[in-house]
Amino acid sequence: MAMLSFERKYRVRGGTLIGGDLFDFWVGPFYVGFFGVLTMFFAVLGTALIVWGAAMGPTWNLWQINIAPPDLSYGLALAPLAHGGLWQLITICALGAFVSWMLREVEICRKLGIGLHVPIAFGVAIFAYFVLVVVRPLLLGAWGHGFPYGIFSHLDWVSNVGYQYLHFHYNPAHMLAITFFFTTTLALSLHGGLILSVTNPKKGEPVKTAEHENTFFRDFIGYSIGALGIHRLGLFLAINAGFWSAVCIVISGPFWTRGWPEWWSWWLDLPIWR
Ligand code: UQ2
Repeated sequence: MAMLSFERKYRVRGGTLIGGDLFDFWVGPFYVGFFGVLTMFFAVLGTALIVWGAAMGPTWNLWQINIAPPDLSYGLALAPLAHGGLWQLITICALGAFVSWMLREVEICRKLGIGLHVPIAFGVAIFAYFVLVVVRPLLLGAWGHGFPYGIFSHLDWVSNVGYQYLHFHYNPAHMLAITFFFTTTLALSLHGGLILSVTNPKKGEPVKTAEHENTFFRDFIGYSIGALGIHRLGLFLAINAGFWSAVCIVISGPFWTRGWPEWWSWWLDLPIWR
């Protein structure tokens, strides 16, 4: 079925989670839905608040604009707008926009009758952000433990928090997260390379398919994971990258306050060394 006639056939009402038919329409190629409207609301409001915060600040230099969370002394209270209150509102807008965007994906999946893998995967990314700016600050007792919204300022935050634990690379969950990020890029480069290689044969030869894909990897490493398998593996690797990122930051402070190198003394203290 040609793409345009497919879309005509499947772009019908139904599958919405909320609002019935009210927002069940398209604008050009884009499905709107209740959550499309909600995403726009939070995104526009959040962006306006960022611009407001930038206007109050000392610079319009894009790299140096910074919207800081409240001082630690405010604890878990609401702060005045110019002293972290904007950061709190922007965080609410960000989470509102991310979750609305995910639920819009869910509505589109329901319309099409496909699985919910895409919104679930996006949900893990939202979860990692939520842990960083909500769960960890709550556990530590102050919104000031959230990270600042700014290009260089958030890099400085990552560096400072890392050194607070002496050497963040000794954090075992951080090791897992990095390994999953790297393995995700390895898997995608293998997959992207393999697909492009079979669709771009020598001049005059026909495009190749699954047999060639499988045989390349059986010749190469004695194993092919399969056309469906590589996508399962990719989703697994990517989801784990986000999940262990959330774990590695939430255990730093709430569950381990000393330097991460010291955590490994359990290994040095094993009785087998004596
Ligand atoms: C594969 C396969 C694909 C692929 C890729 C492989 C035909 C089109 C990339 C090879 C992948 C393997 C062997 C897994 C590698 C493991 C890790 C952890 C990176 O077999 O089937 O489908 O794209």
